[in-house]
Amino acid sequence: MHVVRYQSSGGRPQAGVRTGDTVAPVLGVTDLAELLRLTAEEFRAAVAKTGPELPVSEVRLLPPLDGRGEVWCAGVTYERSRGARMEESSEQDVYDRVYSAKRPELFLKSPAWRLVTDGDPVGIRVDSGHDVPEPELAVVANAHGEIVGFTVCNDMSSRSIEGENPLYIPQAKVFAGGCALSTGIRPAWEVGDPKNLTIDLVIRRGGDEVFTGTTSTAQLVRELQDLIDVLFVPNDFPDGVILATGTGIVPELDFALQAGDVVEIAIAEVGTLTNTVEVGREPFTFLAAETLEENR
Ligand code: DO4
Ligand code: MG
Repeated sequence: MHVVRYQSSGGRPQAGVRTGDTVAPVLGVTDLAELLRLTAEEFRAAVAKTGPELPVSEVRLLPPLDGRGEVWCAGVTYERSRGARMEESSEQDVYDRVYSAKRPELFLKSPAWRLVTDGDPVGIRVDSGHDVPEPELAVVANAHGEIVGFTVCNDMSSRSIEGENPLYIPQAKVFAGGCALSTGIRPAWEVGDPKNLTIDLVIRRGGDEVFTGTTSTAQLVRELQDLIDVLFVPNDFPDGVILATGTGIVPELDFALQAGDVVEIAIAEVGTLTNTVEVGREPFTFLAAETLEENR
């Protein structure tokens, strides 16, 4: 099962549980944030109490975060990410050092309202020349810093902007359509070993596979709870937080995304995420619409 947010025609977004081809509302709860304010034990009990089921084909699935929720990312947590960054960057040493440093690299990627989800477009900047997707296991933590589930994140990245100067990382990482999450949170108690999950990436162009890559979270050098703990040292997350744990798949330097490319990510036991690449701000104006009813 997956914990989801969904919207029925004319209704407001609702936290629910998806099982196969049906969704059901979590009883007594409207926002996902209400669930992420609970302890892990309370969260598990809450999502067990659901109302009448609806076919998933009758609702719109939304990104699994709302309210004051934020997505953060960890960086350079796989050897492949360290190597690829050292190859692209004018400043190799910073990546080499952070890979083995006690303090991980963590950065704010997106507030809840800027997120896109499965089936929406993902973005590349109009002023970037070289872009890649980053398929990442994302950890869902509640307001108490407990891991309650996992989802799939695409941390879209501009290699040309980050490669020019690491101080440009916020611009290489935060832009319209730059952060996609799959539609569901797989509860932690249903995932056998989150440090042993296969991650697959396929990129299609005009129907042809132009890139495939695979890795395992066994290659991730950090412990998941350690990353969450560092995030919570200076911050409160009253409505929960999602932390993408870094990429272990980076295409060679001769590959760059183009408009129209279809990016497919699958993480075993967690979920899948498919998006088509679009360029610039305009395709994402729907995110800033006044009401959720208008924007999706
Ligand atoms: O150091 C820049 C970002 C790294 C990153 O996003 C990753 O390793 O996934
Ligand atoms: Mg990343």
